[in-house]
Amino acid sequence: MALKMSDVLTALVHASEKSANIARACKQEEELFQLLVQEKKGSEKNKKFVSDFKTLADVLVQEVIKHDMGRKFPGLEDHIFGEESNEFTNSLGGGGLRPALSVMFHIWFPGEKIKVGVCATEEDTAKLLAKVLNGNMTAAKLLASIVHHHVSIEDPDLEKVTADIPQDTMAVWVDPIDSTFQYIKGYANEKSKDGIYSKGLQCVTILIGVYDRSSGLPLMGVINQPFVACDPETCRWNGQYFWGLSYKGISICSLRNEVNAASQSADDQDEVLRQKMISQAGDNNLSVVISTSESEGIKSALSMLRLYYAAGAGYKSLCVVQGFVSVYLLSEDTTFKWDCCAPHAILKSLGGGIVDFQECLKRQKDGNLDELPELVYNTPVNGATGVDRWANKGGLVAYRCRKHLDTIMNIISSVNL
Ligand code: 2IP
Ligand code: CA
Repeated sequence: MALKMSDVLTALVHASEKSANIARACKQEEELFQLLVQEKKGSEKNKKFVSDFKTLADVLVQEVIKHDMGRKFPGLEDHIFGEESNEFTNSLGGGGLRPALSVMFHIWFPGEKIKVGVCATEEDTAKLLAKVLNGNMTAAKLLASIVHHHVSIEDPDLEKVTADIPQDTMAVWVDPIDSTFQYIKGYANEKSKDGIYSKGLQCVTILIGVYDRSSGLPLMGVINQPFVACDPETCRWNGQYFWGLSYKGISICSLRNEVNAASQSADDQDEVLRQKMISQAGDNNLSVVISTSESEGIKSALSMLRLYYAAGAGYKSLCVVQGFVSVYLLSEDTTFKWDCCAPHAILKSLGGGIVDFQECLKRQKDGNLDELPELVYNTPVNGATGVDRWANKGGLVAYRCRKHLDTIMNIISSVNL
């Protein structure tokens, strides 16, 4: 069955905006937020962090995206993959797993595992969430009302997409909350430098990327940034989202669609800054954003350039999308398919992309970087288990302009790492 791409993209934007509402609500209810934090265990753990966190917001966002997309396009929900598993253990204890019984007698069987999901009615979703929230019905009702609230956004640019796409060619990667650490611990009042936040709530993103099941290449994606600016009077956060699509010769990108943007003058300033950064980024004025955990070799190789540090794989890619930096480079294998699919689709729609860093280095040394090793999203890492199956093994370089990618690769390959 062929679907209108504008319908799919609109549904993705709506799902991302509902997700952003959940993310904002959970963060603003401090008491609720404390209840939600859970540690990831075993193979679900990102090896980079000593302790990684899974929050109910994370799980709920992923389930809402699956549910809403599946309702619009039945069958698609079976091809939506994400970082989070939807099993959540409430804190009534740490006992054994008794799935069928525990649902009925959860009071008698502490440490119950509950499947978080969206029910047919708001009331039922609230009841289900109340179990995870140890009976906190007020919080559960609040969340359920957001989950069942219809989101509508006026975005005339979405209508400009006229292509159709067969449903069975598409699959989706979701990162319900990227930069979980900043989401949990990040401050609200960090300052930016040249438009870039090194840490803080601004580094949190929701990433939904659609890829082609057979080629593995990205088709379209949405990056939603739920925390952009906090209104000092209402203490409420504004967000923004970006989308992009490239399919059969069509490339179209939102750049940019603020939702309830703080003020027009702030937008104008951002736009001026962005244009300045892009136009300045000649070969001698390249800028790069990297992780604080990047290797010393890479840090020193790039030290001659304008170097920025920022949290969040999605956020660093967003800095490239927005033109605040030329390139996001990561030499290690600490990002995953769900971190990159959406940004990759948007960068592709702008004429850029995301490539495998180590493979680029190899091809550069062999003198055949004509064909770029683009990241693909349909193939697990050979022999890997758990989350590592979907790691971007060779690191990555995200770029908007091919010339910038080449310059960076030249710099890196000229030093001994
Ligand atoms: C993380 C998150 C981290 C990032 C890491 C991702 O995803 O984006 O911030 O590390 O690579 O896997 P860094 O900030 O050092 O780039 P999540 O928060 O969803 O686990
Ligand atoms: Ca992530």
